[in-house]
Amino acid sequence: MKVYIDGKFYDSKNAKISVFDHGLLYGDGIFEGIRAYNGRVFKLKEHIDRLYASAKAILLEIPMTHSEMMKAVVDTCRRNKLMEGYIRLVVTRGVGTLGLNPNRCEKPSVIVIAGKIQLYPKEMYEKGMAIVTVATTRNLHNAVNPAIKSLNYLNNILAKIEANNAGVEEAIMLNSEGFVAECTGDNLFIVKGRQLLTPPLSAGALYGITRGTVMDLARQSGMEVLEPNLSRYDLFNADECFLTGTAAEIIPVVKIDGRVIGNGKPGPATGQLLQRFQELTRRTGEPLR
Ligand code: PXG
Repeated sequence: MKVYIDGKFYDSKNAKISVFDHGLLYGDGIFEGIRAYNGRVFKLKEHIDRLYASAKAILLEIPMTHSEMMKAVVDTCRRNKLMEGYIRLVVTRGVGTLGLNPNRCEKPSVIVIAGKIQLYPKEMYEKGMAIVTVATTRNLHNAVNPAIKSLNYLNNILAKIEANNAGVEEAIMLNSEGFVAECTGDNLFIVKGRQLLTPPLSAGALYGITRGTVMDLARQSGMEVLEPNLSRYDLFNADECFLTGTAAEIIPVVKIDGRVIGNGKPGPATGQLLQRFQELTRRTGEPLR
C-alpha cells in the first residue's frame, strides 16, 4: 500500500509522522472517512467541503486548495488501484513544541490512506443489530462541537467502550439534555409510518454525508423527513431503526436497551432505502478509471 503524506507517496512501513505532531500529542487535527464504489469516489466534494469546514472551525489553514485535495484523494486511489474501498483523509496541526500552542506548529500535514474497512460483522446487516444507550454524554457545542470531525474522538471511543462492555457493537449517545444525538461513528434514524426521523444537528450529531444522502432518497420516495428532538421513548416505539455512516453504510437496528424495535426484523423502509443507496453509490461519484 502507498500512503500519501504531504505530496509524496510512501510504502506503509515508511509512512510515518513525527512524535512532535500535535495531531498525536493533542488530537489537534481533523479527518474524513470516504468510500469508493465501483471505481468512483462517492460524494467526494461533500467530504472535502466538510473537511475544510472542520478546518475553519479549529483555525487550521490547510496548505492546499479544495481541488488539489480532491486530486490527492483520487491520485492515492489510483496509485493503489483501489476501485472499491475506504479512504482516510487526515490533516494534523503539524510538528510543534511540547506545549499546546498551535502557533508553534510550522505547517499542517496532509495524509491520505486508501484501504478497506468493515465496521460491523456481515450478518448484522442481514439480521439487524442490538445497541444500547450509554452514560457518556455527547460533547457540548461549547466544548468540542460534535460538528467538527476532529482527531479528538475520545468522547466517541468512551461510548464505544461502554457498548463493548455491554456486549453490543454500537452505542447511542444522548446530549446533555437527554435527547438522542447519534452513535459513535454513525447517525441514527427511525421510521414511523411514512415518516423518517433523525435528530437535528443541534442535538449533537455530525453533519453526516450518508445522513444527507438517505434524507434525499427518502424524500424522493415520498417519505416525509423530519428532524425533531428524539428521546429514547421515541426510539423504543419506532417501526424501524437504522444507522448511517460512510463506514457503516446503512445498518438496521432491531433492539435498543433490551426493547425489540418493530417486529424485531429489519423493516421494509430500511430495505428500500438501502437498495436505493446501493444503486446511487454504484452509479455516481468522482471517476477513478
Ligand atoms: N457521526 C460521527 C460521530 C461520525 O464520526 C458519522 C456520524 C457518519 O457520517 P458520514 O459522513 O460518514 O455519513 C461519522 C463518520 C469508524 C469511523 O471507524 C466512523 C466514521 C468515520 C470513519 C471511521 O467507526 N464516522
